[in-house]
Amino acid sequence: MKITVLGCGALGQIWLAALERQGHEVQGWLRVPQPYCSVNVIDLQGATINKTFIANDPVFLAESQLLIVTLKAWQVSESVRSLQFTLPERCPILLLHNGMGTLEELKNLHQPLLRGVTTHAAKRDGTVIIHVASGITHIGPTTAAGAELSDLAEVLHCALPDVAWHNNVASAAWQKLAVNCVINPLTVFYDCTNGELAEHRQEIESLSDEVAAVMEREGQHISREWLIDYVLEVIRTTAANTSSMLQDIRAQRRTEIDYINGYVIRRARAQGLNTPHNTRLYEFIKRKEQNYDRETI
Ligand code: KPL
Repeated sequence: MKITVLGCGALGQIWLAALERQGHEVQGWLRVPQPYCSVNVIDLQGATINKTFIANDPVFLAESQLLIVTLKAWQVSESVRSLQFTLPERCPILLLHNGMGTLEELKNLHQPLLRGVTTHAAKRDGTVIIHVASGITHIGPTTAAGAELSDLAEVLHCALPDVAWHNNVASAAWQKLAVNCVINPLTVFYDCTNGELAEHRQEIESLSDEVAAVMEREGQHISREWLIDYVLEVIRTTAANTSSMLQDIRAQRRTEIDYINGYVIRRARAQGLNTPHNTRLYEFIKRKEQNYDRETI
């Protein structure tokens, strides 16, 4: 297949390397246009993949059969909209980012939109991307018509397993959102690894309670006990991780808070629910972002 990967950060590079290894024709697409993009990945077996791919070629984009978007949530809609008239109308767009809210921003797009959530973990070490943990990528359609694209899961699974297709991917997306609402801002608050959060059980429970109540109103029925256990399980399995939000804060980058706790707070307001714990952490992260050295944002 001919595949463009929009965003050549850690996840984008892992997908570019994996898809090319599987024999697909790939290009990268950078928000600041470049003719080439470098992939420098240490894969799960410890092998180094050091390659240069073409990038930002509009002819390739116009022939693409899949666009995979690995940008941060806040970069997604503007970047996708800037490509929508070059990309073929039938070309599926797979969004792979933390948080929610981009589907609302991308309403009325001609191309079929797919949503995905992944548990693969990667970290940057200087110019090298280390694929630290294998995971599952759950993908699925955002409209009923998108269900016919289920064959894509097999194509992607062959390149970077595991990939699972769900006709109702919203459920996996909400569960990941819930985990991110708890772990990401708390790791910033305590400036700690995911694993160290296990000591802050009370806050984990309060945040989970609020998110579970919002999810219930959104038609995602999970009990608060189930959600707390699930969050604790992710804390255990990703104990050594530095959350993506803490990495962003340390590097003085914009975080995805508006699409994580911010999204839950907006949905809660629409349903007449209060979310004081999520709001307190949301405001804490926003204050941190505002206090960055202005020139580095
Ligand atoms: O998705 C994550 C993130 O850091 O953004 C978790 C699940 C919290 C793992 O670190």
